[in-house]
Amino acid sequence: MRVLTEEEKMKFRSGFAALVGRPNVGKSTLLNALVGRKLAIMSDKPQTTRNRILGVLNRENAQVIFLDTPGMHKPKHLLGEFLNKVARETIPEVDLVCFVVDGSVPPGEGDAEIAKLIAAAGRPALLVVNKLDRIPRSQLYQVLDQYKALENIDWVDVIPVSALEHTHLDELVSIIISCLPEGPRYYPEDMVTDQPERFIMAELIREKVLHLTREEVPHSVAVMVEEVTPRENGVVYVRALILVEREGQKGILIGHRGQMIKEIGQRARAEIEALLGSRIYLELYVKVAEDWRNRRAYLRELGYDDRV
Ligand SMILES: Nc1nc2c(ncn2[C@@H]2O[C@H](COP(=O)(O)OP(=O)(O)OP(=O)(O)O)[C@@H](O)[C@H]2O)c(=O)[nH]1
Ligand SMILES: [Mg+2]
Repeated sequence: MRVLTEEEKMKFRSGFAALVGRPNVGKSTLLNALVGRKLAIMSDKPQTTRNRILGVLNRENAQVIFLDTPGMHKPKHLLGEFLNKVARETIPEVDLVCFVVDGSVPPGEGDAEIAKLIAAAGRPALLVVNKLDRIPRSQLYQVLDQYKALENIDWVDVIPVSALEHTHLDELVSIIISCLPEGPRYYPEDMVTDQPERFIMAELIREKVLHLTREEVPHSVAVMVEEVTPRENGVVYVRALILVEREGQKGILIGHRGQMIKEIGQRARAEIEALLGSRIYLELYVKVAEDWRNRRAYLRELGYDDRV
């Protein structure tokens, strides 16, 4: 790597940038696209992300630490309250708030509420209008104006992007870096996230459940990786528990003659093997924990904070 001059070193910029917004607007897709790695699972079901997910982007003269957050919504469970809390508490802590919205639909009440929180926090804020690929060209300026008008915020900039098609992401990164203060590289260059491998494995399994199930089932599922043991033949044994809220959901997840659980396992295995760089033997089992989304002990055990 080229050695930086004293002047360049002085100008090194670094800091935390939060991705906040309603569920399903594409925050996690954007995080993954920006850091070039799949750190956060993605799905078309709202409330996919349940934790704050850190992703580091390194440039020669900057380091951006992104914090992907759960989509903010009207909570119906203790879990939902926790998800909102994670996002709400992240906003005032960061150097830059990236308010991610879905430009393919008009702003809604949820966007307005979040804009209010951002305005109240008083941190520098950037409006990121995602899903540009689904905005008709003739409507783009109108869409940007509608979102800008949500709240009287002095946006540092307003930028349309497509996280899915990687459109305008270089411009987005340049804007974000220009908003950060001068500072050190907080994380070593080879560190992309602080998430433990076990957590990512559990998330990948949950993602497959989200992709393969509908209605209440995706929301009622939690996954815990209970054992990871390398075996002598080089294969890693992984055992994971899938929690559901009702007996009927257990039946759906197992499926006719175990077809569903087999499909979930096959899809997750491929990604976990890529993550670990070794072959795995994945054992999944399903357990009912009635109403776990309202029970603090379960939330705590699953890594969803109990201080809600
Ligand atoms: N067309 C289009 N779809 C997108 C784009 N970005 C994300 N999506 C889709 O939007 C859906 C939601 O994406 P996520 O990244 O999971 O959304 P999120 O904001 O993280 O959602 P939560 O974690 O629930 O808050 C997925 O089906 C994505 O494929 C985009 O730029 N264009
Ligand atoms: Mg997400």
